[in-house]
Amino acid sequence: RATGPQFPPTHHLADQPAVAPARDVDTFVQEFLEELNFGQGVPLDRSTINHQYLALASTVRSYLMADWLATAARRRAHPAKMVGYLSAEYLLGRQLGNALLNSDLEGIVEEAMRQLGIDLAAVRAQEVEPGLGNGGLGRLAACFVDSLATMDVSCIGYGIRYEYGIFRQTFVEGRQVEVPDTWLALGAPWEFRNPERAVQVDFGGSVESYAGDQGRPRRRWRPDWNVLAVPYNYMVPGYHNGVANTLRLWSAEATRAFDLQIFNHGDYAEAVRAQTFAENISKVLYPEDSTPQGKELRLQQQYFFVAASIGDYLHGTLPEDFDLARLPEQIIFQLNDTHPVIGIPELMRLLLDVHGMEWDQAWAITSRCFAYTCHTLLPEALEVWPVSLVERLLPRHMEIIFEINDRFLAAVRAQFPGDDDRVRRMSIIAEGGDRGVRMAHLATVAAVRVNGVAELHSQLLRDKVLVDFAQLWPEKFTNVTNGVTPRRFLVSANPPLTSLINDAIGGGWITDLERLRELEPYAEDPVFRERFRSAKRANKDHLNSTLLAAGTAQLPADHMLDVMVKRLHEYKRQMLKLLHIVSTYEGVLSGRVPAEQVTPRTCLFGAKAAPGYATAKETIYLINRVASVINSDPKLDGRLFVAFPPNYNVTLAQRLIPAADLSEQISLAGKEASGTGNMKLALNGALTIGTDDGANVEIRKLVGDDNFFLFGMREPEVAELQSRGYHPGEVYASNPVLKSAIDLIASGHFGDRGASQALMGDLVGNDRFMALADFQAYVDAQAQVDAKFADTEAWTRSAILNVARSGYFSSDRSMRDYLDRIWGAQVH
Ligand code: T68
Repeated sequence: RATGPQFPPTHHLADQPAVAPARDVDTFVQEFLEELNFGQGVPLDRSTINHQYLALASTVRSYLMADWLATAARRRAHPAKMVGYLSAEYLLGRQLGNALLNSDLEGIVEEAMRQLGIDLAAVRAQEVEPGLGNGGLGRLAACFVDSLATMDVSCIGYGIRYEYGIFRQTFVEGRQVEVPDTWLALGAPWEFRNPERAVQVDFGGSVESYAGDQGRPRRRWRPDWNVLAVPYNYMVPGYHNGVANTLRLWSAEATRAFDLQIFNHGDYAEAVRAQTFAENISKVLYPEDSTPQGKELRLQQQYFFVAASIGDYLHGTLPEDFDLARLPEQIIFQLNDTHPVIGIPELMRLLLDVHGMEWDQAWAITSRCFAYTCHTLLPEALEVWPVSLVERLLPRHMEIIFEINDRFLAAVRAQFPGDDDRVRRMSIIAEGGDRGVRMAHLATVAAVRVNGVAELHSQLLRDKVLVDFAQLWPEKFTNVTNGVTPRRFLVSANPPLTSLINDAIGGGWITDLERLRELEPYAEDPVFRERFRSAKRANKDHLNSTLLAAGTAQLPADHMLDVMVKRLHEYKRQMLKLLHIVSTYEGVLSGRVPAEQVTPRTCLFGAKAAPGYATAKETIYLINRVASVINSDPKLDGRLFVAFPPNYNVTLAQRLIPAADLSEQISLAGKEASGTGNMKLALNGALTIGTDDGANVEIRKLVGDDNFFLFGMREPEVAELQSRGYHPGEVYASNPVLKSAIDLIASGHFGDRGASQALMGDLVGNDRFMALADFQAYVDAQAQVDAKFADTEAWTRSAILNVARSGYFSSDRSMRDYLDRIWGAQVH
């Protein structure tokens, strides 16, 4: 494939840098009208909100484009080692607000729209966010590319352009019903397709031997079908720095050769079917988080985007005469979980079969080009692909994996002679009835570094999940605690707090978040505290107007806003929170607690359940039933309210998080790898009630015990209880408050007695994540929350200190740590 222009430009202006339109209101108005008239083909007075949105997005994009071209030119002129971030998911959130903020166009656009009589808020609301991820892992990737652009680090994010992102959640009589996410339907103004850089991706077929140079025996893949990976580029603007990096998302199309061949046989219908088959690969995001389904199409997606990305980098980005022996000096591919790990045998295959290298040289290169981030501790979340499936879909890759494994196990045997059990445990191939490829082992063997996403998580990876590997290669293991971008999750999401902070300490914190420390003295200032509360109130009002527009119930004023937003999963223990709500209600019903003693609270849930995860869906159904009973029971005197707005996504997170008072981070210790919502909430001045899990540990250490409500078993206690034998039924029987709450649910008080009994039966009988064991500690901690909330000044002081001490959780800091600990690393 040609990598440069075929004809050198001859025009005298051809090598001039692209110039963005002038940054003034008149020019912007003109550019916008031009986009509206000539891009959308409508006059202003006949334009719809969608026309206006598309024209505005295109106008803003043209301002960014000059930065993007200049960044690329600069990077070509001064090549530096680059990060290739490989992630099957990017949960980007809306683009318009972010583009305006980072390119410093907000003021101009507000005035331009005002002059044109256009409602900017309505135009912004028109954007459907690209939901190309499930939850934390996908959002983390989006925060990381934002930070890298802001830090002017050379990075290309590679991923999949799913035609349908994470489903839209609706509730029908309290039950989750999934609706396809047609995010592309009304236009996709932020992307540009680049068909000339399409990459063919092969599948299937067989492997054959042949005689290579000097008669050396070599292997080559004879695939029997293929698809075309067509790149769509997105610009990733840095904050106020003129940088725009690239996010390249691949879309699957039928290759011309493929359908022509069939078409020539006269079977038109079959040719079209082939096209549909190809397009299937990037059709839909798998909505399973933490529980991979092991579906063939999923492995196709993984190989599809990774092969396209590595091919694009090697054969499209690097100069044609590049000496591949120096590849590790030019690129580090960061593997966002195991989803892109098939890239390891793919790079081996390219070096061996296409570039003719010998094994040792190919491995020396490959084993310096990848680093692996693990995002889980749940054994069921670790991907294992059936050998038979990999063999069928990617036969040459399967051979290479076997060979990597043989050589690796030989090294293990050499180091631990006679320790067959260790060899079995460490093998990349899980033996037994269904042989499987353990993708985490493959990643760990090949990577320069393996990292967990919070200190506790990285420790548990070393001590438990990958303990044998950590003994073999202690220096390979490291930690990088996650972070979140302060641009989207504070500046953009929370203007009232942002201007309060700016008034106090200036704006330097936006790219240097540790400077929020300078706010600490303001916690003692009553005037500042009152301003802080008024910013919270403004955010609550704003949230209410959003909920109103969505047709969701309004939140009562003057309630504590108690927020639990994250995917619905048993280990995260939404059920524990629900039990606390029901026990408060039951206390009032039974007269144990006078209603006037209940702290006025709104408990807000936001959570999607994987469509195939029955228990999670039943939990959603129960929360909604509890909400409808509690919210309409006059005995509570309006003091307890449960809200569950549907379709929690990045857009809603940006509204919700700034309004929150209390952040629920109540996973069973040792199960939540890190969490990042916990960071966003603390940064926006919510106090955390949480277990000693994931990044909660670090949040508590930084904000201080007085400003954090810790409860529950620690991880070692959980492990101890597990090994001793956990009997939830005994906890249930011995705690009358807990028993009454569970009994009230099981009695059918909240409707659907059958469903209620089944869920409660499972809880009392199994309780896989020990909600009952932590119930009393949780209730006690909530009593402390109530007591503190009653002291408004003390609460506000703690909230301000949470903001001031959360600077560490910027994803800019995470990126610095990756640069220092992983991407600079030249080991072996
Ligand atoms: C999350 N993982 C962790 N997985 O649960 C969370 N899984 O603790 C952590 O903060 C976050 O990653 C970022 O490190 C996920 O979000 C998935 O979404 C996922 C998706 C597909 C398959 C498996």
